[in-house]
Amino acid sequence: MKPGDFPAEVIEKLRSARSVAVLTGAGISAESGVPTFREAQTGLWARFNPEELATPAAFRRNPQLVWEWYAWRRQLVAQAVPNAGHRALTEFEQRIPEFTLITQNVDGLHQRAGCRRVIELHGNIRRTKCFEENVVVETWDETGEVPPRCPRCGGRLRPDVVWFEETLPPEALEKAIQAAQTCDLFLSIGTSTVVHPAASLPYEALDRGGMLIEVNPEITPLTGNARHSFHGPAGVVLPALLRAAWP
Ligand code: BJW
Repeated sequence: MKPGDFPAEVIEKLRSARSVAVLTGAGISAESGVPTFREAQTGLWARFNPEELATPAAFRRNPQLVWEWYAWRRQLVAQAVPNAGHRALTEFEQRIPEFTLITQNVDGLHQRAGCRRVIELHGNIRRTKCFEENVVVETWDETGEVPPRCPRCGGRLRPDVVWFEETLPPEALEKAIQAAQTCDLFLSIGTSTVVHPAASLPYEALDRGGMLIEVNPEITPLTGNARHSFHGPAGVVLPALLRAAWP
């Protein structure tokens, strides 16, 4: 993609925006080798059943299976490095007066790319918490039991991510809604926009007159509502957009 491929109003909006909110999903990390969830061949949910792995009931039923699945994914994420899409967003942050990056991802790659204002809606896979007390746990004894036990209460440990049917961290969600409602420009990047409440955020921006731009190789339920949709990989589209706005 070349800088000349972007409409003038997009470039103008980026340069003049006082406030920009960005929602990212698994697609932004795909080029770092982190699998997405819903893509037909390569998505995690093509091979694994979310109801057996990403709900509190699944953990109660088979905590060892869930813990081991997340241990495998934690390893994948530890080996991944931020890609050109993550790095371009960090540069946007440095150029735009109010920039809020809202992510559904649990991989921490935006922070590793140097982005400062990141709101994590679905937690972070590198953190661990107690299933019983819902508090973050930093250290525990490795006794060989899987999952390990909470050193305070003896409850089972679990990843600090948000499973289906669980509420999102209230402060993160409040800040995300506030950013969506007050932005001039909202970018939805690499997300299928099917998981709520994250999927409602672009509509919060639209309802208050924000311009909506989507970056995704595929069509999503949001595409018809976006002022502009750029159908390509984030690692290609975002650096080109950055160069177009700030040559
Ligand atoms: C590229 C690319 C490239 C590829 N460049 N792009 C309102 C209406 C309907 C349902 C609900 C509702 N409110 C709540 C619900 C229920 C539920 C829900 O939304 N279900 C729907 C699926 C129907 N929501 C919840 O349960 C949430 N909790 C909640 O609302 O609490 C209140 C409540 C409590 C009790 C009862 C009812 C309400 C919690 C949701 C938690 C989601 N958790 C997961 C797992 C996190 C932990 C983990 O990592 O294992 O979060 S599920 C999974 O989906 C993960 C993701 O963050 C999330 C979103 O997926 P994402 O990021 O969009 O990925 P994909 O794979 O779907 O899409 C990737 C996209 O990238 C594709 O479009 C590609 O084309 C694109 N792409 N390469 C750019 N190079």
